[in-house]
Amino acid sequence: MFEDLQKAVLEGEGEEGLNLTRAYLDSGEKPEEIIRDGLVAAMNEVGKRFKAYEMYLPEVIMSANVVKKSMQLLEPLIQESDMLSMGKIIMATVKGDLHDIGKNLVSMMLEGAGFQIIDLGVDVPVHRIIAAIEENRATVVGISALLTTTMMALEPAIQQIHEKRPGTKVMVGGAPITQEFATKIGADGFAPDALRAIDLAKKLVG
Ligand code: B1M
Repeated sequence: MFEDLQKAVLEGEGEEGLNLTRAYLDSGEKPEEIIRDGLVAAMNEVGKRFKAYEMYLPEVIMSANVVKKSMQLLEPLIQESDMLSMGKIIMATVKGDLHDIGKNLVSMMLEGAGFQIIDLGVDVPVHRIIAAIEENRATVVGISALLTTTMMALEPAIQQIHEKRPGTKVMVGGAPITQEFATKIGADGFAPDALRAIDLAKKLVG
């Protein structure tokens, strides 16, 4: 089902994806089904191909962008029912750090996998993250750091989040971060790339 939409995602054809999404809506298909059986199914395939080295990062980004475009059309239609949401995740780049390409990619992939993403942007102080957790009743937070200097801000941020909102799971990532570092600073999870971030998020939402 939705093979042509899946093909558009796999081939990174944003306009085509959007037109097909619109056409499916016009013909009475449910937004939840377009997402689950069209967009998410295609992103699962993208994930498999990436892990098998049959697709490369720029292609993955293009596919994720197709999903993002179509989601802009579909999201307002499913917000009320909240049927498909796998859970809410607060995403941010750590304080002092302006890099957001990786974070955006992770956010897009998570969205494609059915999570609801609240993206706080870059250079985010921990008090804003905590406020967003409270406001959105989220249980998972993802923080990105790209600099060897700003990665040091992760540990106090995680401590404060765990202290103020016990039970919140914090996942971290970004080029300088390793599993060893993540464990040392008390993170609940680490993913080296956007696709493995999906598996991790699924585990953390429980
Ligand atoms: Co900057 N920068 N930069 N930069 N920049 C790096 C990171 C650097 C390695 C370049 C270098 O010197 N070789 C270096 C850091 C050195 C270090 O700390 N050891 C560096 C530096 C020094 C700087 C400045 C200090 C430069 C200066 O002004 N003198 C400055 C700092 C600004 C600041 O943040 N305060 C700076 C600025 C910038 C730009 C603004 C120009 C631009 C950012 C634009 C933007 O993001 N909107 C930029 C860029 C583009 C880079 C490089 C070239 C590319 C980073 C990137 O987007 N990679 C980078 C060099 C490099 O990596 N080749 C560099 C692609 C992205 C998809 O990968 O972000 O790793 P990445 O994300 C991956 C994974 O890490 C993971 O999944 C993603 C997809 O697979 N992941 C997560 C990421 N977040 C995750 C979160 C998760 C899970 C997985 O869970 C929550």
